[in-house]
Amino acid sequence: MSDALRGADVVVRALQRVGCWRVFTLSGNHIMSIFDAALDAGIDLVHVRHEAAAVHMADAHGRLTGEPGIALVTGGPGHANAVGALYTARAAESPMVLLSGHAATSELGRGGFQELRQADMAAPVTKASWTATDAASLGRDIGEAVRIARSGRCGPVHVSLPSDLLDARVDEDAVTWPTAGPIKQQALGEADLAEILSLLASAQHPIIIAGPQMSNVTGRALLADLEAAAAAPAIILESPRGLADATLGALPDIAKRADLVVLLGKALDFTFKWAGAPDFDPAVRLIVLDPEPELVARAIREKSDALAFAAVADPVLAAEQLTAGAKRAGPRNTAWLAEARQALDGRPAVWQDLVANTPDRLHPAEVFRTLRRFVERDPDTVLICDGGEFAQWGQSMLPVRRRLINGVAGAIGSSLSFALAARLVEPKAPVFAVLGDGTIGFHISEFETAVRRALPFVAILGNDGRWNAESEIQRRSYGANRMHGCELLPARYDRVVAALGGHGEYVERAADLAAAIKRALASGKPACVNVMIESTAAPALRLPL
Ligand SMILES: Cc1ncc(C[n+]2csc(CCOP(=O)(O)OP(=O)(O)O)c2C)c(N)n1
Ligand SMILES: [Mg+2]
Repeated sequence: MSDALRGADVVVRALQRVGCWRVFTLSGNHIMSIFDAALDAGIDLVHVRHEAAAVHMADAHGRLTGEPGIALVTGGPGHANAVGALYTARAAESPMVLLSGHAATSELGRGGFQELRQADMAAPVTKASWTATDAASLGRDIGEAVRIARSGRCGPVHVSLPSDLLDARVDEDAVTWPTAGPIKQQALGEADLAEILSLLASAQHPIIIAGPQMSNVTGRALLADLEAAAAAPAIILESPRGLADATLGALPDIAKRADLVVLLGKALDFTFKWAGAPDFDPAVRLIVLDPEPELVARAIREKSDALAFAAVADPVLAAEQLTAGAKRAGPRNTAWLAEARQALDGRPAVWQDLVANTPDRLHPAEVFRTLRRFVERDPDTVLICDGGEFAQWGQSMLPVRRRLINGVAGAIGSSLSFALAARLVEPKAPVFAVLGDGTIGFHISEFETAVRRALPFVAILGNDGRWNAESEIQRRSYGANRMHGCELLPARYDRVVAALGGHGEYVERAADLAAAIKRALASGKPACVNVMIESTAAPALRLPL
């Protein structure tokens, strides 16, 4: 008979077997056995100040590495705090696993400490959600969670771990260990591929739209290859602003002229108004390639008349197959692509001269003209954008390969946690988080985590003393005299960061910004550059008529 292990030991050893040696966590009674087991196993516990931050960090880890990030929180209220952040990970198609401590099975239904129907609570924001039932199968639970998170359309998975299972002893021989094998994804068949290529070749104005899962260095490179081979603009829709995402320039003008839209793992949804009129030509046709059969079925239901082709397919494999096929077919007319790229990438010349009208305030364009010089120095720079109007200017003016935005969920507040996790993944290149003054309040205490763990990054805070994105809605919908409930103090967030042990800078004039960013980078500390800005609506780009 081999040695007996605690359930908690099974959990950490299973995590190691699937290649995980870092966990984002916040302590709590139900999971202290896992903390204890992690000590022997040498798992790095990055412990944070709010459970949602742990989930955001696991999310960022998943998006940047493609390997599931792991968050570990305590049961009941810890789990409840974590669940909200899963919403962001789910919409961003981010591979991650939330492990939550849970009341002991022996206490369930009897008013146990922090008892809660946790799996039910996480179910709508995960790909799968369950409660472990047996100490010997905890290894299989971990393996299954990681496999589901990484397969098909990636996304978060939740497993609740009752504390008595974690404390139970099991014979090592009785444990089912996970195996970290490759995941089989669905490729396109030859006939399907030929049909799609022929539809693409005969379209005048095709557009390829990819989903958030392609929003990483590999995905962007794949899409660039496909775009060149097919002579069709290939974009990623990953913002709740959809077609109006400032990153995508005058996309609305291009979308209107499309005669064929290829959805490459992009759910048919609100982000592009279900490809309906007036945003698209009523005669536009659709090709739907999606890893989820339910989403293919939804597209068939919604768009049966417009559908030229639909199949279950992995977007990465499909992109590779389409690129190879289009290359074989030879060169194409690139006039449409050139026109579309100009609309997507062009920015108004006047942006070079935009300045604030208010004394001691900057226009967002002044901030990002300066920041662009720093971002461009290193191709590995990680840019994180979060919040409302200010960050949209950043998304529009800072072209980068590695970028995280809060995403289709439209949930603000994740950027500081993302920045910490990005720094753990990226040892050298600058990590910039661009966010608003409303947004920084959600998780400002994570600067303490960053200082404690020596994880330097620079937050560029656009401080306009308001939740401006919502103020702008009030101005547009109800009138300038109906704007209320969105004001904030022009607070000294830089001083808060300094008090937590980080580096703070305060900037009121454009001429001072570059030096402040330089000092922030040179400090080697987590830093906040608190830039006083003029409240400015997000940019809305249109081609000249
Ligand atoms: C979790 C969450 N709560 C509320 C909102 C609504 N919301 C979107 S942008 C925004 C304002 C953000 O303010 P700030 O960070 O200061 O950026 P600004 O628009 O002022 O540049 C709010 C409240 C949201 N998207 N997500
Ligand atoms: Mg603001």
